[in-house]
Amino acid sequence: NMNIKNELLKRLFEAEGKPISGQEFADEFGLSRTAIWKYIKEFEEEGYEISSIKKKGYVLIASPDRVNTANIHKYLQTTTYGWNIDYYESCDSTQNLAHDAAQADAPDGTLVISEEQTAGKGRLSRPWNSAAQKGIWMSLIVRPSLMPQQAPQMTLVAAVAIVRAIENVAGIEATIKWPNDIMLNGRKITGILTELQSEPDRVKAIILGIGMNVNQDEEDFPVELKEIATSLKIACGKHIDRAKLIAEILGFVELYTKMYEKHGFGPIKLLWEGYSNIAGKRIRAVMLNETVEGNALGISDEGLLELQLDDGTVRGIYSADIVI
Ligand code: BT5
Repeated sequence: NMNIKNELLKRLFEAEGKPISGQEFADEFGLSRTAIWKYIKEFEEEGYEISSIKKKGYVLIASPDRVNTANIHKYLQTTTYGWNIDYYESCDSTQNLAHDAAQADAPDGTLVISEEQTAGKGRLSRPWNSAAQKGIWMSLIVRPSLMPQQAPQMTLVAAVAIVRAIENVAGIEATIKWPNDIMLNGRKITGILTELQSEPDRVKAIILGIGMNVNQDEEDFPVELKEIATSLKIACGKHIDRAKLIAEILGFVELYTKMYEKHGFGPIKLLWEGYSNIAGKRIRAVMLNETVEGNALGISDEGLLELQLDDGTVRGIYSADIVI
């Protein structure tokens, strides 16, 4: 039973080095001591280090570098987001799984997360490199009371949340490149993919896909990404606890989503402008059917990029790839 196994792991974590009595746990959940012992063996196979102390119980010595439910819940401080987790060692794309889960009525704040993706995707189905245990590959299902046309701004909500989380956990300030990239030292560390399940006048679910490079070294990136991607570890020189970072991201995404629902885009826009690197720059916006060039003025109250073209007119852009 997954829930009892998770509960046992959670108790081991919460005991912070003190022993948990196998007998007491067995009694509480109506199990045999052998059943408990089997769970402990499974944890050890998953990479946990547990020692068994005579007459006292089990002590958690070390946990593996995994973004499983227990490791995330150890740090989570949200009201709703991230308390329901679908965790995978490997999957094609958490985005696909999250769409299915949302269709099947997964609750607000459900997180689908995987150690590895074999077919991670970006916008326009571009491939997203998702190496095993090196990054954060996750899709959060949120069900805010928003109109469908307010959904694209959730990309900017998430971007602000991610920058703040990175700041808290890694102590470095990243910048946001409109619309969906987070950059460090001119290279991409995070991409956001916002997708919508909607009725004509109401958002049913927003699937917030977040891909973040965390513990890669230079040699972990394939050639085509070497010049354009970086990781938190490369930027700050130390291994980062992914579970802690995830809990921090979820906390800020929850905070700012509530803010957006209650007060509209105004306060998010202010925060966003503080972290963006685009205003005042000359840029090229590459869209599906055309490319335009001009000076970036900033973003509108709806989250569109405002570009002043050379003839002086101002163009609002919904989505594009930006070349600075
Ligand atoms: C994005 O697309 O940046 C959105 C990426 C979203 C990925 C998450 S992971 C969890 C969830 N499940 C999924 O399947 N997807 C989401 P876009 O702006 O289109 O950028 C894609 C481009 O980024 C690619 O064409 C590459 O050039 C580059 N790229 C691919 N993998 C990368 C990586 N790991 N780090 C940096 N850049 C990468």
